[in-house]
Amino acid sequence: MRKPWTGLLLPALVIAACSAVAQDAEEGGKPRFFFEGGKAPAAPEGDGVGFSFEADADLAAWQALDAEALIERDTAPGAAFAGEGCLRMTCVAREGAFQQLTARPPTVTEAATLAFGIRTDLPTNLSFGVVEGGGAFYQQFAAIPGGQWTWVSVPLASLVLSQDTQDASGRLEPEQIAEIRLADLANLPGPLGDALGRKTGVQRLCLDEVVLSSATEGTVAGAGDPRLFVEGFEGESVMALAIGGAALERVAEGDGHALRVVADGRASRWQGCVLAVGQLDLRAASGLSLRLGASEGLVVNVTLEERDGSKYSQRIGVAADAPSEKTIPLDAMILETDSADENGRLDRDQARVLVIVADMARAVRLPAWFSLDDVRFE
Ligand SMILES: [Ca+2]
Ligand SMILES: [Ca+2]
Ligand SMILES: [Ca+2]
Repeated sequence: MRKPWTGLLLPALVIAACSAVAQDAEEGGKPRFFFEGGKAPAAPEGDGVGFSFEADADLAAWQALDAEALIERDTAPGAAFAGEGCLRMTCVAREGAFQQLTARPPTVTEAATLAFGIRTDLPTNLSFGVVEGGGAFYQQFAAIPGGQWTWVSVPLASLVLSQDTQDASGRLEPEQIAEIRLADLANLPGPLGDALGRKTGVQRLCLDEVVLSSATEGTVAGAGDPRLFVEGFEGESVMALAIGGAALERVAEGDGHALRVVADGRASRWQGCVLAVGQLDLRAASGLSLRLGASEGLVVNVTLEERDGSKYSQRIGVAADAPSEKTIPLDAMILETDSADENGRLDRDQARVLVIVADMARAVRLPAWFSLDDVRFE
């Protein structure tokens, strides 16, 4: 009964709290470009900003984990996101083959933003980020819609230290970035594959304008205290993972946009999304606030997960009325029965992911959906 996907996600969605990163980033002072040309990363004409794939030399830095994957430069008319060429990885999606791309970027002395254009054949749960020379992997998630170019631009301060890596300094140091890493989370083994989805057959992933920049333009700051703000879905890309087969769509709602989590089947009972929160400073947080709407009355399960996997949940009934704001006092979140915690207490400073799913087995009409917006701690 009480088995949303959270427990299954633990081993692979290994991201850990690193609130120091977010704090340090605020002290960064005036943004300064260090790539040649000094153009904002969102500018399609920007050159010298990482990898534009206008020449074969840009391809040489990139490697695929899957030895059978083919990396080449696509120069067909209209293929690129910007300019005349982009990187195209072609692989045969199959169980057990993890599709990961890595590159050694130009050395930077400081950087505030990681950005890239990406296109995949099918909707994709993407893990991406940067790896320091010492091995510390700082990552975020994005839900990439299939069949179109998507511009992903994130402050480095929003990247979260992966739980399976460590960083003695406790913070991402841009001058130590040795690798840019992107991975399609499809086809993970076992229950993780059930949660995050599977792909088969020939799949293509295209990249263009991969940028490490000190610019802060193009990133969307949340309203209020950025150390407490999770997502407002006003950015061009959705910084979340879809689980249980749900489709994530960014839709117009109110004055801005919201995330719509759509279930068009009941193959998985719990369908929803995962948001990273390990980059925030939640030490003083007392509640979680979010705006929820639904296509019909649905039960929504909200889980906050600690670094060690301890899961604290609360269920909310969401009516089919206009979206409304709900606030969950963190003290009211209850340790899940199949979860253990060494101290029996939700430790704010250890929260790393927020999992929000709805019980779609109870949905009367398909497709059923719930909408999510203004996710913040307070
Ligand atoms: Ca290009
Ligand atoms: Ca919004
Ligand atoms: Ca605890």
